Parts: sequence; C-alpha cells; structure tokens
Amino acid sequence: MNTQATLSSQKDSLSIKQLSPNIGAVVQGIDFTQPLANHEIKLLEQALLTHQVLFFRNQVINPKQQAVFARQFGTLHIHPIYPQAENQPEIVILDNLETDLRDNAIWHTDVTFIETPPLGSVLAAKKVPEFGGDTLWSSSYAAFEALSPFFQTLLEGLTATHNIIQSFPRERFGHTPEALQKWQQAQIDNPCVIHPVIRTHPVTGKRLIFINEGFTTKINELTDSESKAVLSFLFQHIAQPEFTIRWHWKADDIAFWDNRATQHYATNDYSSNTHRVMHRATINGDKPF
Ligand SMILES: O=C(O)CCC(=O)C(=O)O
Ligand SMILES: [Fe+2]
Repeated sequence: MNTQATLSSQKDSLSIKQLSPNIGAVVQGIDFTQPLANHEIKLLEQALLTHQVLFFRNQVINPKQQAVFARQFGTLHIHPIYPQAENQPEIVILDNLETDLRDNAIWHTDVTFIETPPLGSVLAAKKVPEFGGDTLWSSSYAAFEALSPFFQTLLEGLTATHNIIQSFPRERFGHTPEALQKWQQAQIDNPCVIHPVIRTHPVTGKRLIFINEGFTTKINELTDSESKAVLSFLFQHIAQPEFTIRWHWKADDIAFWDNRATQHYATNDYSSNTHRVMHRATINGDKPF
C-alpha cells in the first residue's frame, strides 16, 4: 500500500501521509491563513476523497480565516442551534463550558437532519485537554463493504427518517427562554427528512452506509421492531475499530472530513473542569441518492 505521497507543484509541495488502511491522512505544506491556489484546492479535494479525513498541525487561524478557508470548497451552513463566533455566524463554537456537547459523544454525521446534508466540515482545535477528548472517524465505505452482498442488497432499497431533535432534545437545548425560542424555531425550520439508508457518493460513485445514531430515528419500510434491530446492528457495525481512525488533538490542529462518507465521535472522557474549545465550519452539500 502506498502510505506516503508527495505531490509537487511549481513552488510548493504538499505531503500526504496515510494513517490507517481505511481512513485518515496527515497533510503538511498547507497554510490555512493564505488563499489556496487552484491546484491546491484540487489536491485537497482529491486527498479528501481518498482518505475521507485530513489532519493538519500548527494552523493558527481566527474564525474569519477559517470561514475563508472552508468557502474555497463550497458555501457554508449556519447551524440552527449551536453558538456562533462573533461576526462570523458560519463558525460554530463547541465550548464544553458553554454548551451541552454530550450528543457529540455518539457516532454521527453532521446535520443529516436537512435535505442536503453537508459535504464536509473543517474543525479547528482551540483549547484541548492534555489527555482525553480525542475524536474518532469511521469510514462509511469500509463499513458498507464489510457487509455481506445479501445484506447490502436488502439495505439498498430502504429509506430512513432523520430528526434534529434526536441530538438536540428540548431538555438540554431549551433551558432558558432565549434557548427555548431558538430550539422551537429550529424545530419549525427543520422538519424530519428522509434519506436513503445506502447512499452513492456523488463524486466517487461508491456506495456507503448513510444512517447515523445522532439523527436517524427509523427505517421507514420496516416495522418499528425490525427498524430498531437493524439500526442497532448498523450503529454497532460502523463503530468497529477496523473502519476508524482516532485523533489526539493538540491546540491549532485542524481536521477536515468528508461528511458524506464518514461518521465521527467526540470522546467525552475528560473532566468537566477541563476547558475544551473547538470551532467548526460546515460546508453545504447536496441531496443524497
Ligand atoms: O468536538 C469534537 O471533537 C467534534 C465535535 C463534532 O461532532 C463536530 O464538530 O461535528
Ligand atoms: Fe459532529
């Protein structure tokens, strides 16, 4: 297997080091504070398709620079519930002292509660514990490919319901009058949506599992108990260590993932006295098929 590739251009070079057989690579040679050249955008897009999650070290950026970086890959989503950076509504602030982040400690794909879930997310570590607070990503391609052809075929024709409330319940996100109003509006603006259980990646054309414990509530064509059993199997299946990569954060690290082909899990194993702050830009995607 080719674990190290150096892709050179006229004056700069990008090094991409694969981290595991199924998912993850570390990229060197990118400066997030500078606009990317067209060929760099293409190389990163290609690397993202190949490795599904890319990691970058030592990127000191502010929310504006993060939004500018992410916009080179598409328009940005504004989250209906999470707090936003000042004057930069596209940047979500995930601060464990400000927000109940327990639902990120569950395997999920970001924002599948809308018709056109994000194509990717760019997550910047601002404050991280010395140990603990790692994030894991799982390859939805690898998880699909490990299923028997018979079960793959069974799942292919099915659709599932995704519901924002599954990860943003009222009791945790509606505790002040302003929060409650925001939560109620988010519910009105985001009615349940239906996505295929098995999705075709719009660029690679590969098939992948597209249900997640964060937002998927039901496989529509099955009875309640069948749906429960199949979802519970799939939620367990995608978490197999063989499909995953685990990242231990240092401040100023950035992770950039293909949100169509992955799920992630933010480990909630650090003390509540510890301050952990992450900033996320979320890039709009298209309707799954
Ligand atoms: O805090 C993290 O490491 C990840 C949180 C998360 O789920 C996200 O940013 O989408
Ligand atoms: Fe997430």
